[in-house]
Amino acid sequence: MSDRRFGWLGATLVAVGIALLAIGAVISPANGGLTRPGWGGGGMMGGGMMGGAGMMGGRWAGPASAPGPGQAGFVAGTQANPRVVRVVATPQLRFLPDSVTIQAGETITFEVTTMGPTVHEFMVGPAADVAADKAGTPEVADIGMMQTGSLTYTFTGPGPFAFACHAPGHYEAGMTGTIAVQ
Ligand SMILES: [Cu+2]
Repeated sequence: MSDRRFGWLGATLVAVGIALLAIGAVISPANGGLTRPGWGGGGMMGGGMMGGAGMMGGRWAGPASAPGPGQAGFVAGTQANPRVVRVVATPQLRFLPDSVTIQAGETITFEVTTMGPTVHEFMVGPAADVAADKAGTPEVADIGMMQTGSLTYTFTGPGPFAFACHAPGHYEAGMTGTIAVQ
């Protein structure tokens, strides 16, 4: 009797085991199938994020800046062929971006666009001169709403360099940016 019970039990366990194996075999490919669309979704998310960043860049300054040092497609700006860096001046008295990376000796054309009703200036040069609003430091004044001021500057020497807006109160409010020389 006990033998028979064990026999039944064994048979049942084997049957359950086979059933589990069968279910496992069915689940495994199903998971594999689900994984692949997941990965595909990840790839799509990556593309979407990149697209978003591009759109953000567009919202700031229209066309994106030329690639900078360390970025694919970087070509150092020269006096004959300056590299274009687009900067937006915001109503919050900030520059976007507020840090621009250059290669030593590069010539950069800054295209500075004012977003919002506040009028801005754009001054660039040696950091001490920019901080002091020193006369003769290269500058574009009175960039009004949705206007773009253009300023070409050659970064000779090691720096430090900076840019700033000296419209009344703006520099004091923090409307400055740094130049990182690579
Ligand atoms: Cu300003």
